[in-house]
Amino acid sequence: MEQERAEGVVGPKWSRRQFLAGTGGLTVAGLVALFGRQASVQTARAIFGSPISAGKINLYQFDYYYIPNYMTWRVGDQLEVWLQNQSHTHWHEWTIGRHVNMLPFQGFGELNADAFAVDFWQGVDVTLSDPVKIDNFVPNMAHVTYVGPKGPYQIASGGDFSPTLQPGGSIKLSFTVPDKPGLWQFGCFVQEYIHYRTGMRGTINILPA
Ligand SMILES: [Cu+2]
Repeated sequence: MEQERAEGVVGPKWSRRQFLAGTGGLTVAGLVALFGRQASVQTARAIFGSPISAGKINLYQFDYYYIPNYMTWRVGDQLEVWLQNQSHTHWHEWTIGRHVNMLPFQGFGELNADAFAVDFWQGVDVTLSDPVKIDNFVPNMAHVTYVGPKGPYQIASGGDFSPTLQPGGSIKLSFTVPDKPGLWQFGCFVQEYIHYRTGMRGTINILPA
């Protein structure tokens, strides 16, 4: 028995807490095998939690991914997202929505400019500022306030709300998280969805107020 060991001899001391943590790790590893990385990462976050973003958020675009690729927001919080394209070679956009149009994945159908059937930004008040090297900005159905002259924003029409940045470009988006709780996807659909398919996407979990 443990208590009968001589002093100074270190034996294995597994607490119940350690045992549960180990079991949890095995469970997550099993989920990786079962559902793949993306699902298991989300499951792990559901179990272990994710900090709530508030105030200023840096969102970086790379070839072909975002950092961070998961955020937790809360309804009613005031956010300022500073979107920054870190690529030296590629244009990248940022759309948020639900229900990706899957036709391009199946190799047929017209490439629709609307990547998402539901655009998160519909009816949302958002202020844009500090535009640098903007390829184009599509306001779609958002209520947009532009700080400074509109020229640098390269306002365009068609498709989901999306700032598209040139390499090295950046822009700030200030808004109050709208009452749209639940899971939202974001992604870059530049180059006929290749960016998205390659992994340039993420998830926002919006908590109720
Ligand atoms: Cu991209």
